[in-house]
Amino acid sequence: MRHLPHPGPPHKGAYKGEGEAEGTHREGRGGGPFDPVRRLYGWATPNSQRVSIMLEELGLAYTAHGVNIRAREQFAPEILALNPYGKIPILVETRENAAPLVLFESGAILLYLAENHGRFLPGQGDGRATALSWLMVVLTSLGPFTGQAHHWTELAADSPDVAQTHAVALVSRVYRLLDARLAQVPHLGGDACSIADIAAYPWVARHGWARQRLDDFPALAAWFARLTARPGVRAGMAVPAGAILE
Ligand SMILES: N[C@@H](CCC(=O)N[C@@H](CS)C(=O)NCC(=O)O)C(=O)O
Repeated sequence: MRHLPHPGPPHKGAYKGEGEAEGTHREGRGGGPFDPVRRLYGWATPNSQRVSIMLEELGLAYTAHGVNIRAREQFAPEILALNPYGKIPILVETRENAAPLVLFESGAILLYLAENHGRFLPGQGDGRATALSWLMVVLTSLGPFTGQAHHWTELAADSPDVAQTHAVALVSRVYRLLDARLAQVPHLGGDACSIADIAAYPWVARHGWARQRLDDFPALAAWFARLTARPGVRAGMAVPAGAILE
């Protein structure tokens, strides 16, 4: 088993605050005397990039530890000790005078960060419930269906037509749903960008895995372009640097 790469220097969230020039780096809220030290274990996969986008959008400091799933590093004992499921992403927060907080499942990590930092999810009321409805669609349908489609369209050694057609049809249905929603509101939860959008973006970025063309879904394509324009989204998509998984 290969040793996991050593952590690089902490990312300083490429966060663009009000009045700051695009791409300006500033000290994130993490890393201060009372703030946790954050480690993200992940790879250039959609579920990992949900978390790196969120960390960048929040302007939090963190280190990214590459876990190459093609090399089966997710089954290294040190990774299984953090997530017995052997999957990434994993976020570890080490705090003073407290046991480290080890979180897995990208949806749980996004919810934790949103609630802890009071951003990207309304704190209460209809807006919160609506954003959570769309988050669940993204977590339970868009991601898993696109992953299955990728398996049948590109990865499987033997790919019966019926399996491929079925997997792509499930994704098409979700794309039609998201396109119709985004024809009415600018973001999945409504007016504001939320963790539903952050969870969806890296999967929609892989639309080719499921034989989808964004040109066929104009409102989804416009949403994708709006999200792509956010510096935090672009920075998060580049983590871990140098890893390619297409
Ligand atoms: N539901 C989990 C899925 C995590 C997941 O399947 N991650 C993939 C990479 S995107 C992985 O670790 N694959 C390796 C494996 O399943 O062994 C989440 O959202 O975090």
